[in-house]
Amino acid sequence: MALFGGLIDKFRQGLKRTQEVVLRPLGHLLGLRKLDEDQLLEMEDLLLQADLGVHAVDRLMLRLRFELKRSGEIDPKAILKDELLKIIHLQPARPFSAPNTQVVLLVGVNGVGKTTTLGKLAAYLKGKGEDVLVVAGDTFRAAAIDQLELWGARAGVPVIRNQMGGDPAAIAFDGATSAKAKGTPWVLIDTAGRLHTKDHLMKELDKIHRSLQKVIPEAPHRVLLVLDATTGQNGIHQAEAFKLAAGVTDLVLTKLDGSAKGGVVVPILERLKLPIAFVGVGEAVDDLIPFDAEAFVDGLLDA
Ligand SMILES: Nc1nc2c(ncn2[C@@H]2O[C@H](COP(=O)(O)OP(=O)(O)OP(=O)(O)O)[C@@H](O)[C@H]2O)c(=O)[nH]1
Ligand SMILES: [Mg+2]
Repeated sequence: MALFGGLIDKFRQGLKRTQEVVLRPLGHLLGLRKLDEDQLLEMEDLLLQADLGVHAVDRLMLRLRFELKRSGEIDPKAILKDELLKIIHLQPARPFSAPNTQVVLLVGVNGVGKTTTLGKLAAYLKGKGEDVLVVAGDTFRAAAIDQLELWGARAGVPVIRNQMGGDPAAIAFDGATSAKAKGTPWVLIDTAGRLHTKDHLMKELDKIHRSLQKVIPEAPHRVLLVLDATTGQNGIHQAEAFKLAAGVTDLVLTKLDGSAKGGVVVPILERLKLPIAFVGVGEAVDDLIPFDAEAFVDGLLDA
């Protein structure tokens, strides 16, 4: 399976910082067949540093101790992989396929990588031979619209925009109307960064929802919450608030390549109970990869 192999490589590349800082020292422990108490504690500490979260680490350590007691000799890497997969297999992502026009809204706090993700996603879908319309729903800053135009050109897809300071709900409406008329399968809508605590900005998302629904009652079909992996577990509380207020359906975890906390995938999946659709592993157009639990775990532990 060349494609799967390629995916593991991409994950490995994306998890480089996590491996360098945290998981490389774990390597020698993973190679042991017997672990004493000190070694178990060292392993526990390293897993916590990778931001796997207390709950998952407790569960992993419990399993290791159990297997050690039962068999005397163990393969720690195989056990960790098995237990991690049990934890994160709970939330398989819905495949990105479009039986008819699908409206996708990207939301999240400032600077997490929404616009970049949208550009990469447009290129990903275009690469699968599907037409895409991009909507510049971040009307706060002129630079945001220009940035999106650039990504549109890079991905080879049209961008629909209005003036800076224009109404995001109105441009979303125009985008959905145009896509519906032309039968365009994908409408990707960028939005301005916002804090979940700013009520009026969260209401603006509601307004976008309502105006989309005037055109396509089921829209938006997906609301992607973009999360920055470098924030680690600190971002989870914020994500929970977004999940409630913005009807989030899927997650995208960006900047995995710049984070030493790649293990955060695990508590995110445990706590938010939403699928991770994609992971961002760089700034280039092909640095967005569909999340795959097995490729992730292999990338994490096969340093
Ligand atoms: N290394 C790395 N950088 C990324 C990734 N995704 C986004 N970035 C960078 O993060 C910065 C912010 O990205 P944007 O896409 O502008 O973020 P945004 O959420 O749209 O920001 P606002 O619209 O201002 O809220 C840019 O410099 C991107 O190149 C990623 O997966 N890896
Ligand atoms: Mg943006």
